[in-house]
Amino acid sequence: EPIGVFDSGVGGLTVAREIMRQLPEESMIYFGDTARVPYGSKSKDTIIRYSRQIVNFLLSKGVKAVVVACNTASALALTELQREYIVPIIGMVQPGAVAAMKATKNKNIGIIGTNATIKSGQYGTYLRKMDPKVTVVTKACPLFVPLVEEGLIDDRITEDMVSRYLREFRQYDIDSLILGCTHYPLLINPIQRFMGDGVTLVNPAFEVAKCLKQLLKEDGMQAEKGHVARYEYYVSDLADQFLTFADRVLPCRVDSVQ
Ligand code: DGN
Repeated sequence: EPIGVFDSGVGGLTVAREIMRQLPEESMIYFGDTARVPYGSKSKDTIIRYSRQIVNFLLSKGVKAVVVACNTASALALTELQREYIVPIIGMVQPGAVAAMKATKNKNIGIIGTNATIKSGQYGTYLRKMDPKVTVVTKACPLFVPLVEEGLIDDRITEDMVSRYLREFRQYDIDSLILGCTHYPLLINPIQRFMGDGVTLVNPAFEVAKCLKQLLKEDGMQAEKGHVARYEYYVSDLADQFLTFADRVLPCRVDSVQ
C-alpha cells in the first residue's frame, strides 16, 4: 500500500523528495491542490475543509498513512484530521520543532513560514511544550513562495528579499532557524549565506520523512524488502507547471500527472 502525501500545491514535493531518499521502497501517491493554492492566506475552517477532502481522496486510493506535506495545513488542520481519521496522519510542525530543539544550544529559535503558519503559533507551542524557557522569534515570509516557484533561487531579487525578511533576526541571538514552509528548503543557500554558519537551518521536510520511517517501522507497515516503489501524482489544476517544478526538485522523472 502506498503512502499518501498532500500539499497545497507543488511545495510538498520537497517532502516527497525526502521520502523518496529515506524510504526508497515505499510507493507514494502525491496530491497537490494547485487549483486552490495558496493556503497560507486562507482561514482555518477553509484549510480544514480542503484537507479533509484531500484525505478522503487519498483514502479512496488505499493509502496506509498520510503525510500532511504542507506546513500551513499541518499547523491549522492536523489536530482536526487526526481526530477524524483512524489512518496514521503526520505533519510537519512537530518533527520540525523537535529537530530545532535538538539543534539549539542557546534556546533562541527562529521560525519562518507563511502568514497562516506564523499566525497559528503552532511551532512555538510545540517548542514551549518541550522547554518553557525557549525564546521564539518568528517572521512570515510570504514572498519566498512565488520567488521559488518562478525559479529565482540564485537571483539578486531573492537575496534582497532574504535580507529584508531575515534582517530582524540579527537583533536576536538565534542559533537555529526552522524553515517552516515547503518552499524554503530550496532557498537554503541564500538563507545560510545571510544568516551565517553559526545558525543551523532546520528542514522539517527531512524530519517528517524520518518520523514516517519510524512510524512505519513501529506499526510494522513498511513495504517489503526489494519492493519497487511506484509514484502517482494528482493535481487539481495545471499539470504543466507542476511538471516543470517536479523536474527541478525530484530525484526522478515524473512521467504523468493526473
Ligand atoms: N505549502 C505551503 C506551506 O508549506 O505552508 C506553502 C504554499 C502556500 O500554500 N502558501
